Amino acid sequence: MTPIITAFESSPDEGQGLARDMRVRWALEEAGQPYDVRLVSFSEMKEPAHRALHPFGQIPTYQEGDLVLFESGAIIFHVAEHNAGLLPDDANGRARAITWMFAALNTLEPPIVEREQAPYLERDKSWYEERLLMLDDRVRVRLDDLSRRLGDADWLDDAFSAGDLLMVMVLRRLEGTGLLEEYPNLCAYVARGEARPAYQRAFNDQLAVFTDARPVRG
Ligand code: GTB
Repeated sequence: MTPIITAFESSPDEGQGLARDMRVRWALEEAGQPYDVRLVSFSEMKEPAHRALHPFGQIPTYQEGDLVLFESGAIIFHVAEHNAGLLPDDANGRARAITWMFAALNTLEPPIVEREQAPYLERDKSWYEERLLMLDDRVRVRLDDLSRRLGDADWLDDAFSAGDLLMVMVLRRLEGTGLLEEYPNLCAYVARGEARPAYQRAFNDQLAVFTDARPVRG
């Protein structure tokens, strides 16, 4: 059964792959799993039909027969568990890769998202500039440690895994802040992820939603 995921009909980034459907698309491409995409508008996401799939009225969702999932991390874990290529075969390597998935989502993403949102939500506040410096430093605390841990390795734990996929996508959210550029090995790490053929296919597919008038699948 071909899974169906949901994505923004109209994304604020106009296809730069920053919305969270991109990470799910990338995982499905790495797995070689064909999928369909159903595009939803902002108002549709808040309607009961979509909330039946996603209690918080967001994207992405994942439907595969009777199975309905939300939360990008859970979707990617499901895809990784049922396909080769995203988690190592040995039990310990697998557990470590899953640990990196959680680290990306729980330890890196929160301060990065808070930093990302400040210019949209707080720019008009008198304390904005001061707070931005503080948020930058909170992100640097995590990037310092991640950079040290990665060192000159290609991936976080030997071979590429779903942990790298999520970490690359989370780090991409720093684009435009100048913070990632302070860490050449992390920039090279993100570039390695982006150079993967599966990433390229996923990126081009989501970009086509905004550049093509092609029919929507699914
Ligand atoms: N924890 C959930 C997950 O990982 O799946 C978070 C899901 C989520 O935040 N979804 C966002 C959403 O549906 C889209 S990704 N928002 C609408 C709403 O909450 O009403 C966040 C996002 C959106 C757009 C950009 N962009 O354009 O740059 C970047 C990130």
